[in-house]
Amino acid sequence: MKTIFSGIQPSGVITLGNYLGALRQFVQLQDEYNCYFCIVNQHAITVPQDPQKLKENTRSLAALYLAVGLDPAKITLFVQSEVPAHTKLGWIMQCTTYVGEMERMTQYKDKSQGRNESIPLGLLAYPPLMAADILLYDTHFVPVGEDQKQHLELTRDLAQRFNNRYGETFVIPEVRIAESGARVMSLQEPTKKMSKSDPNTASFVSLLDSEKDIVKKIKRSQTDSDNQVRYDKENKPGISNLMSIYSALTGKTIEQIEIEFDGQGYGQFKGAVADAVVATLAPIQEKYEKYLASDELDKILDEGARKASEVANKMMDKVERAMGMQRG
Ligand code: ATP
Ligand code: LTN
Repeated sequence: MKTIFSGIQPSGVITLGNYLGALRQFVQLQDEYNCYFCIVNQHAITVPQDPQKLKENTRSLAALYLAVGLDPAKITLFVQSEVPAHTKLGWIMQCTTYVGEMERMTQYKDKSQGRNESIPLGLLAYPPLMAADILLYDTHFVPVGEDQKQHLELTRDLAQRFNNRYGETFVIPEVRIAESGARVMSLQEPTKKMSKSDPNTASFVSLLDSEKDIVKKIKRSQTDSDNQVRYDKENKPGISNLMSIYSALTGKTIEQIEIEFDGQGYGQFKGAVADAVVATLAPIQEKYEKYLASDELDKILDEGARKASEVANKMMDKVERAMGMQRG
């Protein structure tokens, strides 16, 4: 059975973008692959986090992983910082990475903007830690949103570089991008990707938003003024984004949507999008509350960390031997 690894940062409550781009695929994959899903809190701290919030977001993300339908009997769900091999291999991968490569990363360029002198070094050094996450588990496929493609390319380069230097050690992983919903855009600035850490909460729908908030956010989302439901990413990014969301949620093609809403204005279309979002999120929210209130959640995470550590420690051993870091 081939192996899957993916991670989500507990840097806020996950959004519709995270769901369509990543989480939804995880559920389909769990029956066919050996899956590791990680709450990557060490990635989240590359920008300052409030300790209490980080703690809450971690548990909340774990409950959401389960609420969307991931079955702890089939997958390994764990918190990154509870498996120390991640930072151990992360350091080794940093020593395999070139500074120039890091400075070319789009996510770094975006997230460091406006921080001037106070860009945390972790923000620059983050991709080798992500590579370590993946490489520890002999991962074959990594399901992620489109924004992570560049980091996956880097992971492959680093794995290859390591193998060339020290002998065959890592499986070279492949990226797996969703067919629809791989890049959901901000509801307020539709040329930017939807992001859970965006300070403007109107820019995203979170998986835990109330029905009232969802309707409000979709109705007030930025759209042009021509009032025709037609897909044109360049000139009509706002409405095109809503059409992509609607398509990902309902399975209808863009052409079908254009026909369905021909002659109807944005008001009606936005109403239909909001209904589709609410219908998808309502059952998830119901299950979420149950998981969050149970202590089963902590048991699942404890067991996940134990299982992941077992596999990861074996890989660490192999890596350290290959590098001459063990005396024996
Ligand atoms: P942050 O705002 O803290 O950077 P984020 O919302 O960008 O977080 P991550 O935790 O970095 O989300 O990503 C988790 C997963 O969700 C990744 O696979 C990522 O590619 C995917 N993802 C993130 N944003 C989107 C989006 N707007 N559309 C589709 N997929 C997305
Ligand atoms: N870098 C990713 C989160 C992430 C991840 C991973 C995704 C950390 N480690 C390993 C897939 C595999 C992000 O910012 N979305």
